[in-house]
Amino acid sequence: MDIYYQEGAGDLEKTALYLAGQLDDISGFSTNIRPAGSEPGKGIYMQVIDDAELGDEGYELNIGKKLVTISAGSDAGCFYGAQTFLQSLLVKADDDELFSTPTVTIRDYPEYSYRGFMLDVARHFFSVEDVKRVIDLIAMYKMNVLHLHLSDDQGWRIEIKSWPMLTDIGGGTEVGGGEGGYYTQEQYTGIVEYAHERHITVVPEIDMPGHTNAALASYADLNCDGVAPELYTGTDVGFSTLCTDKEITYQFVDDVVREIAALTPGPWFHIGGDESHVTAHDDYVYFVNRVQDIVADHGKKVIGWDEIANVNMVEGTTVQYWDDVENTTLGVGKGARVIMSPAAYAYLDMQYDKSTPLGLHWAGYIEVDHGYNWDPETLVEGVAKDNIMGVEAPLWSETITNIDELEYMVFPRLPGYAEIGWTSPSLRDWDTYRLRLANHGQRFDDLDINFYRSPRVPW
Ligand code: TNX
Repeated sequence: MDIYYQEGAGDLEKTALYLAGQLDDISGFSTNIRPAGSEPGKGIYMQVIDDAELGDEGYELNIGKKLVTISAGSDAGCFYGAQTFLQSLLVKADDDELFSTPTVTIRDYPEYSYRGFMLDVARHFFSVEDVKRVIDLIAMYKMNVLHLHLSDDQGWRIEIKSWPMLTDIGGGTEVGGGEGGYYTQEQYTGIVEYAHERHITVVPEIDMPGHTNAALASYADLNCDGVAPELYTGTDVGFSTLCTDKEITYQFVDDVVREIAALTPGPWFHIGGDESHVTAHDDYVYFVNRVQDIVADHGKKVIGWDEIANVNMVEGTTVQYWDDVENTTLGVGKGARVIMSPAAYAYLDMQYDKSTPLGLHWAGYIEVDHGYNWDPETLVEGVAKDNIMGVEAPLWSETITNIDELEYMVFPRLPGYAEIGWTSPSLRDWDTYRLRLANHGQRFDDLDINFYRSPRVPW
């Protein structure tokens, strides 16, 4: 089997290589890739075409008897076409089986440009290897953002060269008192590159001014009283704050944003801003306003949890709706765009039902149908399709300690969030989705994904 890619068209060679690697994993043989000036008679052919309807990320996949063609307006589109093609194949197959896929033409493009998954690596630390597995899994579902929650009360997870104690001290533990960990800048860059190769943009989050106990424990100067608190290994929220009227706080934020921004090619920097319950309101507004300017100075656009709508938002800011409708519509009134992460529908740390051994339920139980059956454009009055940049499903990790537990909470709900991001509401329907998901169960097994066998899906 040969994969041909249109000569001179963007970065198609990389996508061809990616597909070849995947096909080789399936079949155990070795796929050749080569440039081609025009469509070959057989094999797989990737090309960039001009087709306005497909947009930046859409594709057309044509599976013929001898030739599979993947056509798209961009390299990303070809990557998604390749993902759909891979989904038409078995996970493990011999030669004959591999190509016994139905002939079909699929034209497909996303509903939203931002389709994200968030991983909290602060409450419990996840290794680079775990994060790469997560990237592979979300890439299969054409998600294009990995939001990394890199700091919280329980841990600081990224090396900052100008403030080394953040990781030396603040990276040293996690919820429950385990040893924690952090990414060196080199490791973080490795994650960013691995994601980029799969058309996934990393959004780094440094949560502030609350959720900062790990930083406060690392540097006494960041505290208003000049005294560093103990490290924290519990699961309470809302008890910590940076000292908003000390100048060193802004030096700290500037250094942190500068170093991380320099390692992050994506356009966004997430400043958190949630649950700052011990920051006085005026201090909060003053702080977030200054931090927005710092982020802009380092060439990034701000994303923040919906609370940040209470400040003077600079142009290009995005509010991440998680809980508060008033905040979110306030943000929309100020011109912000919205990422939809409603806790009651999209929080992957919410339990499926009362019997789920992991997770929380403060926003309710989220069975697989409940997680699928909502529509971003009608969920919040005052937030219309035009205001929405996309959808993100966050996994908070207070109760999630390893990759198996992570997979159990993420699957099988994640493909549902990916579908909400990709497919228009008129084409989504639980009754048919549950059958497709049931069919997909074998794939989860073949990929060794530890998933929840929801009784609402006829596996
Ligand atoms: C609320 S969501 C939080 C997190 C917790 C999560 C647990 C948000 C912006 N803040 O700090 O981890 O609930 O579900």
